[in-house]
Amino acid sequence: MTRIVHIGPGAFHRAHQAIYTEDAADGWQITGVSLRSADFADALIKQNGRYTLVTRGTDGIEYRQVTAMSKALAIANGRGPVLDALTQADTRIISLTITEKGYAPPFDASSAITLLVQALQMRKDAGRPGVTLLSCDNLTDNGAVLQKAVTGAAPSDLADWIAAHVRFPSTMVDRITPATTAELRAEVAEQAGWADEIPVETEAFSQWVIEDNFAAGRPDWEHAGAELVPDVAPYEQMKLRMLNGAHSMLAYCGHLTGKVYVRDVMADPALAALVARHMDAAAATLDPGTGLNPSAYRDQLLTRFRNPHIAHKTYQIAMDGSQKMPQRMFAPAQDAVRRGQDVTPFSFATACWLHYLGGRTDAGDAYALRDPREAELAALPSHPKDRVDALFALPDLLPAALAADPDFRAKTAAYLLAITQHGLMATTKEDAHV
Ligand code: CS2
Repeated sequence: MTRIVHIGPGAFHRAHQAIYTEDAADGWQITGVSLRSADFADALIKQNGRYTLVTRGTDGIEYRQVTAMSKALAIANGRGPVLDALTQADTRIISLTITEKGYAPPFDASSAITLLVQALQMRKDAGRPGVTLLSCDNLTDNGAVLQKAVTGAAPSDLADWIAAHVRFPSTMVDRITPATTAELRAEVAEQAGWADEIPVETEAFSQWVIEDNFAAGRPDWEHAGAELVPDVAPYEQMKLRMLNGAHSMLAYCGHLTGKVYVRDVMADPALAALVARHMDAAAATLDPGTGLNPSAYRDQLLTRFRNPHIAHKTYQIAMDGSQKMPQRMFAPAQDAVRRGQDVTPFSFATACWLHYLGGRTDAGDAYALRDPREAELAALPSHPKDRVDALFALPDLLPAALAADPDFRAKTAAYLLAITQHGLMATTKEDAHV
């Protein structure tokens, strides 16, 4: 049997790649590998490889039993069986959803990158065939980013073998999938009639664009609706800047103003206007002539964000800002500067993030930042102008040309001052009429 070993079988993978693989219906099965707790693997084994997908569309709710992930392993239960799965000759694809921070060095012994390097070494030593490493995370050029991380962490003879035998296609993945909650488990127990510990809920929309560059075959994913293309970059850029960029902006704004879910932000006319404004600014930074239609995409995104049946927490999206802002906010802002376009929406979003990093909502409630660079971010000075200067001076965050742009810096500081003095809600209300 041909296999995919998937590292990071969280809610998103279970609602996305697993479904495409099941719908391809050509015999591929997935082994899920958890890098952290053994809870997921234990639950899937107990459930004989079955879980429930709950799809909340505009015309009702569907409950589906999924069996694409027939096996699960956890590093917490031993590295040996995981390495064994990764090095089997019939493992043709190793895919990953390890979030943005999974690709940021340094890579310690428990990281996905270290595990991959070890597995590739074993494949090479055992004379096993080549394999495809497939990143399914929201990063620009995710295939190239993965290739650089893996090759950079490998000794030179292994790096040569990787260059000859391993492929790293880029992908654009999209499906809004909130984290699984106790409420969902209760709903599934009632509706599907069994105590599923790992159900997942998602929207009806789903998109997967994949660079067709595989070392040893792949499922017939296009049969399941995926788009196999020579170059993913234009799709990825549009999605990261318009969907994820607007998501991050509304997550900071929303969490600070007491909006628990994305749909709550969209129900507030002033905030919804800012979301649309952000998407327009992001669209203006995209390369023309790609054949994509950013304005239709924008309208579709606004409808998806408004979906009243999806409870997607702003606080969930707000985490890991240091890993998300560069590709979602700073890269388009830099392009806007380069093209002489207005940077106001990007400055506003950056000011919201900076205010969020203060750790208190407008109502005074404290929360955890949840960011791998939390220590640096929490130590930023509080005076608005100094705060902006200190953020812009942090390494590996803003591109140099953007950090050096006086207009972007001044607008960000002006917004932060207004938010600090009048609160975020008052600032957004005025801003919606700008
Ligand atoms: C979100 C994404 O949590 C986040 O940062 O922006 O997970 C988003 O929901 C997905 O990329 C949608 O495909």
